[in-house]
Amino acid sequence: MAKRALITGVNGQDGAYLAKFLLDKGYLVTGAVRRTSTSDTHRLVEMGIANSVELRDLEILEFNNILRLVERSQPDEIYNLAAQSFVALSFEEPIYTGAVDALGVTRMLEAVRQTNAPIRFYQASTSEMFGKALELPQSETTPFHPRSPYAVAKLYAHWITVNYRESYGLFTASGILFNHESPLRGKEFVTRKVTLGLAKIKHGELDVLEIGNLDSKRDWGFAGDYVEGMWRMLQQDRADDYVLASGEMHSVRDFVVLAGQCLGMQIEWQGTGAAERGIERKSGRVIVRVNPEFYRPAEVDILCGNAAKAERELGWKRKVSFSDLVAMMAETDERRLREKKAIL
Ligand code: NAP
Ligand code: G4F
Repeated sequence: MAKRALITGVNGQDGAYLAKFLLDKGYLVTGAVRRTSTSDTHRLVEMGIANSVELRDLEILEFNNILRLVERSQPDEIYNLAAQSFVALSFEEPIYTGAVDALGVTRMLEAVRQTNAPIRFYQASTSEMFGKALELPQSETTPFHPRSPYAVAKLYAHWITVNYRESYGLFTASGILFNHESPLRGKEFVTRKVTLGLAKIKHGELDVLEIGNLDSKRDWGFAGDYVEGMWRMLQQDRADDYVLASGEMHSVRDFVVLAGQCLGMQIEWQGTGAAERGIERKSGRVIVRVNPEFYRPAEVDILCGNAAKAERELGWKRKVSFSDLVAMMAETDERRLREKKAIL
């Protein structure tokens, strides 16, 4: 019989890639979406699976809603991806972020516990929990030092996931995932902001890309690779926690330069700090400018992951390289503009 999966946050980047991955494996997929005035399924449409996923309403703030959804969809596996996932917004909305990203996970776990069914549960944890990282690279044993309301909420969620495993014997896995991106990434995250911004500059639709901290370093991989790792975690004999990462780090500045090259623009830097500018060599025009409005009250300067445990125990390894990822995102945004597709 086909396995059943319930994905919360299915309308998000990872939700769309994971739903496609599970459908290709023969799963029946229920996708939980929050009801908004503009229920936005564009990522499922872009993946060609909008009609293959059974969509159900879910508000992760509402326990009764979650319990009914879990009882009715009878999943073998739950992938809990729903979250307020934008770190910068969590400084503006710390209480809401905690309600969704921290207590929302307890609500999900309680619903699983109360249905008393052998459901395997994946929690979308994050490298942001390492924050002001105490070692490099970071692994499952690195101490946590979260630096934002988002990361603090996710750390609670991580530990409550571990706690339900230890207290009640539930099969709960926490995937500590480093940044993963794709052409379906939200436009507010730096990678997509850069590829879309530079593609717009190339098409004469934008003069200057305004950016925050160019020195920040991240370990960026491709979302399509990372959802496979989520699935592998739930196929093990024993639930555990795993880091998924590429093991490479690059600065935001590196990302901008490479995305520019993919679009035929050579960007050179002048000035430092908030006065730094990115100049396009051929035209001499300033096309990138630092705007301190995008700085965060507390920054995570460096993240780089060690995925040795996932490689050893799950047989997982990222496939798409950093340069291929940047090219995929830049070229997709450029094509969308060229073909005058709606930019979502
Ligand atoms: P995303 O694109 O922002 O998707 C998050 C989804 O959660 C969206 O579909 C959103 O619904 C939904 N959601 C938000 N609040 C909700 C609520 N109150 N009730 C129900 N649904 C709600 O994020 P993503 O990049 O796919 O990431 C998936 C998960 O992995 C998130 O938990 C994120 O924190 C975590 N994570 C991501 C990364 C990464 O690099 N991408 C790394 C580590 C961990 P709408 O579509 O209506 O907005
Ligand atoms: O793209 P970002 O907003 O992603 P961030 O904060 O690393 O969080 C993402 O990855 C986490 C995993 O580590 C997830 F848990 C989380 O849900 C999300 O998916 O910012 C990346 C870096 C930051 O250091 C930020 O300060 O880029 C820097 N940055 C510089 N200029 C900018 C900008 N970030 C954004 N969003 N916009 C800018 O203009």
